[in-house]
Formats: sequence, structure tokens, C-alpha cells
Amino acid sequence: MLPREKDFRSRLRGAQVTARVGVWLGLCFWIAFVTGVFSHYAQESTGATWLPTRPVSLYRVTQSVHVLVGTACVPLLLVKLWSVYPRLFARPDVRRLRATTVHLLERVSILALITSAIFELATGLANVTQWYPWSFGFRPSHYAVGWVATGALALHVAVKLPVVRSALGSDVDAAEPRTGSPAAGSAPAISRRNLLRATWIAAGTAVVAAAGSTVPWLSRVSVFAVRTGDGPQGVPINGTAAAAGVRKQIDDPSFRLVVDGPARRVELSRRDLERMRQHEADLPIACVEGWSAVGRWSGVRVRDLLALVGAPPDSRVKVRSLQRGRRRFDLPPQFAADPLTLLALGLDGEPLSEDHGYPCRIIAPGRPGVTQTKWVKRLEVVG
Ligand SMILES: Nc1nc2c(c(=O)[nH]1)N[C@H]1C(S)=C(S)[C@@H](COP(=O)(O)O)O[C@H]1N2
Ligand SMILES: [Mo]
Repeated sequence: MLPREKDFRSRLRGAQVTARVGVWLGLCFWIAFVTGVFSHYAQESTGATWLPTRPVSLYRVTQSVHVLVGTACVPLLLVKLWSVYPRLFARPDVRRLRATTVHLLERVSILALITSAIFELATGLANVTQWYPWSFGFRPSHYAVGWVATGALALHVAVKLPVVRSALGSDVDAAEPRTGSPAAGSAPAISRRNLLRATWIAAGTAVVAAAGSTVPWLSRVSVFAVRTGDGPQGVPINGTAAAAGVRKQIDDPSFRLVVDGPARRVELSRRDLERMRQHEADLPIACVEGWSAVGRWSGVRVRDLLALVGAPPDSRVKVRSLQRGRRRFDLPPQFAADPLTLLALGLDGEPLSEDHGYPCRIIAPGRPGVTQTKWVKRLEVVG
């Protein structure tokens, strides 16, 4: 037989705990939503014309925050679900139609909230560890379900506001604020206050354990950090040249970069590119997965290449990689014109390694890592 709500007698559960954990959980979800929508639009294939080029670490900061608040949500959500799950077994009085209807409606909204929240955390975590055990696209689904979760959350907050208010106003270890009952049942082994402390510590530990992917001095203690800044030339790599199937082409001495503009079209060997005026830029690679690392890139300004083919600096540039079937990420005008946007030939004083995009790759300030195309073969001015 199914248990009933009153069969769960732990005094550790209570609206005081649920509300306090819920406030933090709601805040983290909201921050994750805002930074997530930003990240989604910053990755538009045709290039986000609204995206500022400064600060250069803009996406690094927003995406680290996104992944870290998401990580904090895992222990918070577990404690919150634990604190309310006896309510799953509450049964409405079916003789009262209205109460039953309200009960069912509330249950449906809670179901949407819980499933979407679990979906977001599970797919997000899997993405951070680069584990894609599903066949649907991560980004569109994570984005769409983010809206479901945020909508369900707004409804939930509105419905629960009176309970939350009264629970936050009463002492954590006091009896239930609404019923005022002295909460019968066995004395808990720890107080609610200590349960909350343990929850904050768990959330903080999860964040510190993951933050090393993006905060260098934390990398030694960050056991969950997948990327730690070790990789060729001090910058991690996401996909190798071998995995991208480009090794043969990048070793080919007849490689020519094609730049296609309104006045002419030029073909440049790596040698030709090296003979052009070289510039340096300290810029981060900041991956959607939450890791990031700064490199000292050197190479040719994209706007100098545009000048070669008679295009104004603020042109929109289509970027093509040697890698077949790779999604395209154009350079919108503000990035093409930026003096820090390079067609990089070197990293950390050495020629670019194969896995970092040899013979040449795009590096632009403030953009998502995924848009920093490696193994570039063609730049085409499209407007
Ligand atoms: N052609 C190509 N460019 C690419 C990728 C890729 O798979 N293929 N990965 C992107 C992603 S997701 C990131 S985060 C950065 C990683 O850059 P790095 O490998 O030089 O660190 O490159 C981007 N450029
Ligand atoms: Mo990435």
C-alpha cells in the first residue's frame, strides 16, 4: 500500500527548510536562465550583431556563472525535493470537486517544474563532461526546456508566495508556521538549522569542485573540473585535428587560405600570412561547457585581410573550416572590424599546434568558444 503524507514524520522537513532552500534554488535557476538565453543568442550562426566586443572576457564570465550556478542547483534541488516529497502522497478529498481540481492543476505545474528542472541539470551536467548519450541536439532542447522551467518556476513562486513569506518569517527550528502544530514525531538527529548549513556547504563545495575549469588557481582542488588548462600550449582542446578529419589537409604544403571580397579574391599560403603585419592579443577561449583559458594569440588582423580584397572593415564575414560538415559561425561586422580579431597563426610564441587549428584559426574577443573556428580555409565577405 502507498504511504500517506502523514506517515512521513521527520521533523527535519518543514516549510522553513523548503522555503530557504527554494529561495536559493530559484535565484540560481533565474541566473542560469538569463545567462543561458544570452549564450544561446551569442551562438547564432549568422553572427550576433548585437553582441558587444568588450569586455573580452564577457562570455567567459557569463558562461562560467551559468555552469557554476547550475552546479550549485544539484544539491539544492535534491534537498528541496527531499523536503517536500511526502506531499506526493497527499490525497485530495475527491468529494470536493473544486479542491480536487485545484490540487490536480497544482500537481501538473509541479510535474512540469520538476521534470524540466531535472532535465536541465542532467543535460547541462552531461554537456559539461562532454557526454552526449542522447540523439537530440543539446543546445535547442536545453534552451527550450529552460523556458518551460522558468515559466513553471514563475507560476510556482506566485502560488507559494504566502507560504514562503510566513516560512521565511519564522524561526527555522520552530514548528510548522501554518498549522502551528508542535510537529509530532521522532526527534531528528540534527536540527533543521544544521541541515541547512550542510546544504549550503554541499552547494559551495560543488561549485569549488567545478570552478577550476575556469579559475586557474582553483584547478588543483577542483576534482570535477573536466578541463584544467593543460593542453598543447597551455590551452585545452575540444576536438583534435584527427577527430575532425583534417590532418591530411593541414599537412598539405599546397594549402591556401581563400579570401573572397567585392574587389578581388586572393589565395594566401601560410607563408604569405606570416609575411603580413603580425599582431598579438591576449584572449580567452571560453567554451559553452564552462571551461576557459587565456592564450597569447598572434597572427593577422581580419580587417587587414578584408582590406586586401577591397572590403570595408565592418563587413560580415562567412568563415569556412577545412572540417567537413561543421556548423558555420560567421563574423558579424563589429567583430570583423575589431583590432583584436585575428586570424591566428601562433599561440604562446609558437606556431599554432595542429589541434589548436593550424594553419590558421579565428580568435575574436568575448565570443563563445564554439564560434572560434579552427582550420580556417576560406573567408568570404557577404555584406
Ligand atoms: N573547425 C572547428 N573549430 C572549432 C571547433 C571544432 O570542433 N571544429 N570547436 C570549437 C569549440 S566548441 C571550442 S570551445 C574551441 C576550442 O578551442 P581550442 O581547441 O583551441 O581550445 O574551438 C572551437 N572551434
Ligand atoms: Mo566549446
